[in-house]
Amino acid sequence: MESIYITTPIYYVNDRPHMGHAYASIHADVLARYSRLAGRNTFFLTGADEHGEKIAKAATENGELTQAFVNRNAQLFIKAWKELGVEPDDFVRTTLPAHKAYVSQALQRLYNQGDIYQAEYEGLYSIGQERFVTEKELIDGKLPEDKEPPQLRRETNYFFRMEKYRIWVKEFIESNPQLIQPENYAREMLALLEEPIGDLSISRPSSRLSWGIPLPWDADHVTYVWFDALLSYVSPLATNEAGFARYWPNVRHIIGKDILRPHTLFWLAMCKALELDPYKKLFVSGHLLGSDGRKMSKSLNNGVDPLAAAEKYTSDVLRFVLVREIPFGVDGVISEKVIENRLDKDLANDLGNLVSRTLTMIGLYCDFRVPVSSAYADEEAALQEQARHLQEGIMEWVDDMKIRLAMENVMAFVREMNRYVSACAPWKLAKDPSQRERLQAVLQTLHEGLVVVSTLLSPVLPEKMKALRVALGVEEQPQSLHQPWQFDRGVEVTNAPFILFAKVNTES
Ligand code: ME8
Repeated sequence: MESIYITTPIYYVNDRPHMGHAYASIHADVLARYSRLAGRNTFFLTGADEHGEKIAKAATENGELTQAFVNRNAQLFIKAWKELGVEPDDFVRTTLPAHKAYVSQALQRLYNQGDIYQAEYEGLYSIGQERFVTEKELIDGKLPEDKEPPQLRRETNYFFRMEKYRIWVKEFIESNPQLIQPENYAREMLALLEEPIGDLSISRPSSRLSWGIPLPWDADHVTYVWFDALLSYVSPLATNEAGFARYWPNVRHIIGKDILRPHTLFWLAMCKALELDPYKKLFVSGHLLGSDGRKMSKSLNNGVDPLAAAEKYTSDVLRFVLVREIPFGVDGVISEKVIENRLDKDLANDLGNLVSRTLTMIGLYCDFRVPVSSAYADEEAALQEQARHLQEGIMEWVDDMKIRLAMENVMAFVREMNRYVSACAPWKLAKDPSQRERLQAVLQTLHEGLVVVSTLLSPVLPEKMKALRVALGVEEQPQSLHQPWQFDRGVEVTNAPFILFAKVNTES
């Protein structure tokens, strides 16, 4: 059986989770759920990035001990994922003893093999982004995404010989055209790799920052937060030989474009130096924008809170809108208006109406029992064929993180079924006893079509599709993506009123 390992970024826990975090985690969860449904051994990791200056500063500003502060905030992430239907197999925290031990061991290995050296360094450091920046990147003296200007630092640091691996990294990306997706991000990194990238400062003096993993050979320095965080993709499997062998060879990272550099320049060079196989895919998202068209962020207060949105519209609706609205990799706006329009159109209008028409007619004309019929015409065969095509094709889109395209195709099938209902007009067939067989064929086809839709949408809308399947009289959880079309289920649908999605804007 194929195995797959899916990761989200390991988020900074200096605050509670926001919509950008939910965006990455929901995409990863959807990918994990599709993989499980496709019969793959799936390991899905998320977690908390708990070291670094940003966290230490936030804890101090909050008047809290740093460990207590991160303990509290990490719980907010764990709870948020539960509320959003995100179900990771593991939650790594960079303050866990096992993670720290793995980081120390990796550092010692690089130090022993001569890949780490000490030097004096002067540079501008952005605490917001947790990295040294160049003058060229600054606009009006600061990074556009930061509130504060970077600080000038002159200190002794340890350096990882990243430049030594530059040509290898460049050639690795060039020879794996599918590695970084969408590919414009690969081109962006290849352009950077044309020029020297320098070595990477991987330590901070503990006299200035004590919050971090001490270097194993020099306790006066702690590890740079990015060097620490990237290794959290490996540390949960480091002491589990079988798990590592099973999952590591097929690891797929999901990140936002803000952290593309560390995931290509730092991480690929680190993997090469540590003799770790590099990732199989890096899926890079664009940024969610607020209704003002600017990157959604806490400081601009232009975002929608994910938990408030889930409470207002349900977590399933939020999940659907996040994967349906914006092509992965591109920036796009998420606002309450966007959520409501999508809910009304796709979910309430197209899918919700199809469900209620189907259930009502099976109740009315067949006493709630799904008929068994053999009076099939070309229209039924065409729908069956479209369903089969979707079942077979959906993982290709999902595996390329084209979940929006997958949703578009499923919704096109739903609309096709709505057209089929109108064209067949079962309410007319019901009036003519000689058309009884035809009526049964239509209702059976609608029911089976909805079983397929509920399977295909279950990774995105897990709770809603569970409810729909119960109403349709089939097992709550689909067993596989490819369950063949059935003609003789003979099950009963619910006889209670069933509204899958209620419209928000009833006048539209
Ligand atoms: O960077 N739109 O953590 P972080 C879309 N700890 N996605 C967004 C977003 C937005 N407006 N804002 C944030 C870190 N994200 C490091 C990662 S990994 C080894 C270490 C998402 O809490 C996006 O996926 O700042 C981005 O890459 C991530 O949150 C950054 O989360």
